[in-house]
Amino acid sequence: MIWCLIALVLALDLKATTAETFIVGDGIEWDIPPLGSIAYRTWARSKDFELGDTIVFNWTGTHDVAEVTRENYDSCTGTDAIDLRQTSPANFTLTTNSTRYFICTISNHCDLGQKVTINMGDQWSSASSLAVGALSAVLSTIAISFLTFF
Ligand SMILES: *[C@@H]1O[C@H](CO)[C@@H](O)[C@H](O)[C@H]1NC(C)=O
Ligand SMILES: *[C@@H]1O[C@H](CO)[C@@H](O)[C@H](O)[C@H]1NC(C)=O
Ligand SMILES: *[C@@H]1O[C@H](CO)[C@@H](O)[C@H](O)[C@H]1NC(C)=O
Ligand SMILES: [Cu+2]
Repeated sequence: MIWCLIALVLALDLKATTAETFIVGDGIEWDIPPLGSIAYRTWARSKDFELGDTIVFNWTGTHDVAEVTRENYDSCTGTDAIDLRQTSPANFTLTTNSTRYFICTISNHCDLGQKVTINMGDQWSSASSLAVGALSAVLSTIAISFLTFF
């Protein structure tokens, strides 16, 4: 019983703190998506990005990846990039608690949907890590009470 609780606490703490690596686009990787920008929008929404995670842009063929401002993201402006990477894979670690914008600057790829928003301030993900943290604190307390009791 007590060991089950301790194992559960450790598992929850691990889930709350382990940095993850995400391949942008999963199977389609970094390319002009067949149905436009919805592909990367859907991909990003399905992920729970946390501080310390790494996103990897992996591509073959003629592409690049630029981190840009929100304005340049919306208008697909590749000049004036915050950070331009021209070799694959390009890894970005999510070290700031802010929304980040990435586009491909080659030809009209961005207009065709090769752009992705990484949203860290996601309400669901903050709520869920808070919930995991609270649950794990409660369980730790229970586990410690058991240990002192027996
Ligand atoms: C990147 O893509 C290449 C070719 O599809 C593949 O061989 C490689 O394993 C991929 N790298 C990562 C980190 O996914
Ligand atoms: C980028 O991430 C991929 C996948 O985790 C890894 O294989 C590769 O070594 C990393 N490259 C750099 C320069 O960190
Ligand atoms: C991240 O930013 C959001 C919005 O600015 C803020 O509400 C939240 O407390 C911040 N979280 C951390 C861990 O800094
Ligand atoms: Cu491209």
